[in-house]
Amino acid sequence: MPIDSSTLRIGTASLAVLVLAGCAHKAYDHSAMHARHHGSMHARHHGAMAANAAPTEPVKLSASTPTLSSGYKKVAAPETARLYFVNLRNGMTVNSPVKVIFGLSGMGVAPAGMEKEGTGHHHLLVNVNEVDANAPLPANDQFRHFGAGQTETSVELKPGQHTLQLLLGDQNHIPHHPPVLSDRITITVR
Ligand SMILES: [Cu+2]
Repeated sequence: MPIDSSTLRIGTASLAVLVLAGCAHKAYDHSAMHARHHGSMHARHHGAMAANAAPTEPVKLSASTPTLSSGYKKVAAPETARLYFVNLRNGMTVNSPVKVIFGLSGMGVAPAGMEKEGTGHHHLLVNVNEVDANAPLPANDQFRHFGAGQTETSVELKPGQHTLQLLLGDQNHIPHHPPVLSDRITITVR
């Protein structure tokens, strides 16, 4: 998100506005939210946002084909499907454990093993640089599956920078066609 330099000049009061802007709240929400909460609560609740955060490099994603070489037909995803982090933004500084809320629109969530059109389950990719879009996702600390249909989690992360990304998988943990991914973000854990 472009941040106007004029936003950066102001003092503490604007920090909350800056944090709110990072959370994509609309301008008209600011005054109402300020009335309800003190600014510092925003910073604690949403995490501080680095104003100069560089965009995170996209994951290296192999080409997706509708059918795998095994003959497996991948589950189709509508072009309008959108996967996103509800409570985290690129450049945020947060405490561990990190709460992560998964946002999905244009598709539904179903547990792993359940075949249902237009659905999938969430995967949280932690410090993953490459993804094979035509294979079942591995299951380990970097590829975390939420096969019960969970839509949020809490992850323990060591202090420092980490990348996070969401990726939807079908009943067999295979990405859809086309793959449904969130933006890849970098967060700093205190
Ligand atoms: Cu899975």
